[in-house]
Amino acid sequence: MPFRPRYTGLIERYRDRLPIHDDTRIISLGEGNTPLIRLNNIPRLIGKEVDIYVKYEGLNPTGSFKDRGMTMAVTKAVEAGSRAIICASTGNTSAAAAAYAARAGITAFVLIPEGKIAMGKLAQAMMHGSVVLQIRGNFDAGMQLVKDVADQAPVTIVNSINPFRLQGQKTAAFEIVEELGRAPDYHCLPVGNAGNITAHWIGYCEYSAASGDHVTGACAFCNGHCAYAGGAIVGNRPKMIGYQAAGSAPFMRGAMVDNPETVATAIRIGHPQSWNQAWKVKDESGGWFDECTDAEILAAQKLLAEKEGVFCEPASATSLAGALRDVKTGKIPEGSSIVCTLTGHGLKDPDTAIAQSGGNVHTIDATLDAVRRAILDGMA
Ligand code: AN7
Repeated sequence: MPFRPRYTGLIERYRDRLPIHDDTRIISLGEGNTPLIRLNNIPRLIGKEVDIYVKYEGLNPTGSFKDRGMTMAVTKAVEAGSRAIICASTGNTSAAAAAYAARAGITAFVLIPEGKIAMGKLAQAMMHGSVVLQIRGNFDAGMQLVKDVADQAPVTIVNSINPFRLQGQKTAAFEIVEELGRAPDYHCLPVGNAGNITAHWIGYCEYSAASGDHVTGACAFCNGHCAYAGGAIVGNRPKMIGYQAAGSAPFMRGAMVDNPETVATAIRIGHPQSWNQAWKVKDESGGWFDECTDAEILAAQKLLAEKEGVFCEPASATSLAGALRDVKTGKIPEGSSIVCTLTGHGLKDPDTAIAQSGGNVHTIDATLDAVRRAILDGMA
């Protein structure tokens, strides 16, 4: 059997493209290297010739893309001698911060909006031993408090305003380019603080800027990991499309939103921290912003789970909901390749999942007859 090195996380894999030193102690849980799944059934259902891939970030160690940024942010915090990290969160950042702090042996303080984070995420923050501060206010209020307190206490902010977060998250774009052999035509993401769409654009831009090396066959850039090293990688970049939940869509309003609401609690954010960067990403890439209603988001989540076997959380389904609409209207033309990032795992929010699929559970007697009848009914 040929020897294949153990995968030890995205910092090791992309260390030549990340701001770390040879002797940096890396805090990792094996994040990154997530599946890029080509949708088979949904394109056929909508009758369109498009290549849609979903990048299943829910398969990261804590179940969301936040792990990509958190491995970098916590690695750099520890390197700088920090003993504590802090974040405001709609849930996933707090789960990742709690886990990576545990791994590093430091303390995590997490501010979460009371009653507005999904149960799985709360369980994670609690289990990993972070100090959970539930505030009577929303994410945006928590974010302001974190910024204010970090000036007065010895804590490192690990929200995406920490630049190391975006450095870690840009590696998702590297993985996509390496797997497809080029960038997709369109990359669709759910947008909250707009850190992830910004990070992906950084990744695509770095890749295309370095593509000359691939063409000449001297691929120092990918450190031998690139499947196309020595071949020609097209230096293309995707149009970046950011979809928001309609009740939390400051990029559609063109202004901050003070009381954001959506069933997709992960993106219940009215004051995006990467506001200017995201507008730049849209303009530079030739992409756009749009919004999806809660009903559209939940329908896309269900469709993906039922028709493709992929379970993502509601916020994540916003990327697919928007992409499917734009494919149907022709705004995204047939023949396009599309990547939708599925930012978090469906198990993060079991309450919302169960609430919208309760009809699939049938209570029956524990008899052979009842089971046989149920099978016949189910096949009908
Ligand atoms: C599943 O955890 O902001 O546009 O505090 O959890 O980079 O903010 C979560 C964001 C999309 C939006 N999908 O990403 C937090 C937090 C999921 C998310 C987003 C989040 P950004």
